[in-house]
Amino acid sequence: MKNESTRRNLLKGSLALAGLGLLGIPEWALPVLAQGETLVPFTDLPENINFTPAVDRRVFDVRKIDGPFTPSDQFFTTQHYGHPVVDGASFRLKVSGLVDQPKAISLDELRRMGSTELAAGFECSGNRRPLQGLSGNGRWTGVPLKKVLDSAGVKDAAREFVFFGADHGEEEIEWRAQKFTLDQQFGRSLTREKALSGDPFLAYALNGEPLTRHQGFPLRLIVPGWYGVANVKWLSQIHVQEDAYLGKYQARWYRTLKGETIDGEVKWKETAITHMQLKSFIARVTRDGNGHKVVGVVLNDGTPLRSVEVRVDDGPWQRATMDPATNKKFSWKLFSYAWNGATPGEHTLVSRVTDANGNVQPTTEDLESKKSFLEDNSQHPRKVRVS
Ligand SMILES: Nc1nc2c(c(=O)[nH]1)N[C@H]1C(S)=C(S)[C@@H](COP(=O)(O)O)O[C@H]1N2
Ligand SMILES: [Mo]
Repeated sequence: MKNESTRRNLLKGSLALAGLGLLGIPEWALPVLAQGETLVPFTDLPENINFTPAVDRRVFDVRKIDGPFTPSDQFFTTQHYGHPVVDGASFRLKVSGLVDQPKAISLDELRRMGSTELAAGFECSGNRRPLQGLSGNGRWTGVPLKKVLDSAGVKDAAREFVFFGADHGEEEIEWRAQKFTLDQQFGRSLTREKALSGDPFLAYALNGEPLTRHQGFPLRLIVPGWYGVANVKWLSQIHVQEDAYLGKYQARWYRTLKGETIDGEVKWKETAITHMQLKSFIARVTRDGNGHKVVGVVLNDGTPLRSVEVRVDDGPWQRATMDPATNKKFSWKLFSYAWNGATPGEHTLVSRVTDANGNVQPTTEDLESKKSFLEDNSQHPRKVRVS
């Protein structure tokens, strides 16, 4: 296969250049900023961006990508009820409901159950232009969810696995003409098939350090390849049940409203936010001497990729180079493109990714029938001025 051999050649090339990193992981083939390399500003970014709009909010400045993983202190953070404080020593993960043995598992017990590593890129389903900063790539350490569930023994009747965070708040719940104001925990659910698939992961560390409070200390769920909202932080309880869970952040806030034409008729579909939609964006453009370099990111659900291309103004699509250091199923994937012969003036740069099944990243026009703003994976043209 052509792609495979291109990938292997790339891998070889970068190994020859960079040497082997720790643990045999190929090193970053695109260094931070080389000496003399300068950032070419995006002219369509708002001025004075506030990347930390609140103590419990942080947006990642994607122009600062300097390796395969996002540093913990730059990792974006967002949530609905602020950051709860959880005491690690007295913490117990409860497993309740349709299991043979309900559990209350301490952090030490979890650590003894395993310390698998998982590279997983993720983005909030609300991540979009102009910043694209609700995205990042983590090296998570923890235990596959299946291992914990197997140890509790899942009953045959179990269909729905609900994950509760320690965070909670008052919610007004509407039912027909009635309104109830009730204290709710943040909750999300997975089907039996997904929960026991082997992919979801209970993480107690990020980039080799215990989770920070921002990222869900002491424990969070990671559903690799799914949008951020599935990755329940401050995970305190897994409740196994038969009925579908219809909590606010499961059934109402995180959905997409989109028109789909079936047999010539538009059907309005409301769907749940689940796996990530195929996306790429340009993270930065730099200048080194007379040459320019474009670096960007691909996020998707783990489906293998066929190509990433970059287009300058109205020129042809040109193939970008994938970085071997991020060539893992669920990792975000970084790419670079050497932009030669850039002329002074304003230019528009855009990237698009195509996966192995031939799915091409959509344009804004392709997504016209999507009414709600979540899951915006459209191609994102960036403007730069070359002096
Ligand atoms: N307990 C809890 N987990 C949560 C949320 C929340 O409000 N509470 N927000 C979700 C959303 S919408 C996103 S995008 C991610 C953000 O994770 P991060 O702060 O580690 O980037 O957490 C998810 N997990
Ligand atoms: Mo999110």
